Amino acid sequence: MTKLTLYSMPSSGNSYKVRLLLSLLGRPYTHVGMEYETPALAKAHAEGTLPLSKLPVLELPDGTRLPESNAILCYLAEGTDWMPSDPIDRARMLGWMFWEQNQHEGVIAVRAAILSYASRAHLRTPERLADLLERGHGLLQQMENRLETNDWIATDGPTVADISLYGYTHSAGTKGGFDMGRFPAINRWLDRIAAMPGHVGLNAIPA
Ligand SMILES: N[C@@H](CCC(=O)N[C@@H](CS)C(=O)NCC(=O)O)C(=O)O
Repeated sequence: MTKLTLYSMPSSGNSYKVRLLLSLLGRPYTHVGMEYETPALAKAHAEGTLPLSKLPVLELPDGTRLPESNAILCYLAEGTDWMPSDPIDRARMLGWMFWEQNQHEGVIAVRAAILSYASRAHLRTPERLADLLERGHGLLQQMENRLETNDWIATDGPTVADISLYGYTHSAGTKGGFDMGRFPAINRWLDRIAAMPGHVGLNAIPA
């Protein structure tokens, strides 16, 4: 199989999703790391090399560059067990992936980013943090409801929707300050993913 290049931000859950799936699939790739607010990222912006101006971007051997973490997950999953062939299962999977981007990420990842990045310290107002905390617990409860009766988020088996949601949920407690003790079914699901052969953590950045 020909080699891929991934442009990714080491600290970002969106980039981590793709690094994780590549590792679970055992696909070799070249990693180009560009951290938030670094000259490397500024250069990429200035040169216009990132379609849609965000990371991650997957570059195919023919030079094609694919943006958007969840679109990249779907591309990589094609023809594997991570992508259901049944149209209804596939729609359920995509439903959770759209939800991840339009609901979950904007609250769970945003609270973690405000608390983690020094340049966002000015956003750490008690009102903003309390609002994100309450909304985040509501979103995590929606995942908890599904996972109380199902091992996987979208279908009977793992799909890329699980990888997509794992990206920021796995660190929702440690980085975002969410009370994960309220969500035992989510914690069991996190453990199931962490136990998969090929699993790597957020900080396992390829050389
Ligand atoms: N919807 C996009 C979001 C990507 C995104 O927001 N990437 C951030 C890091 S999490 C980024 O590239 N930030 C750098 C910048 O805006 O300069 C995806 O899922 O890939």
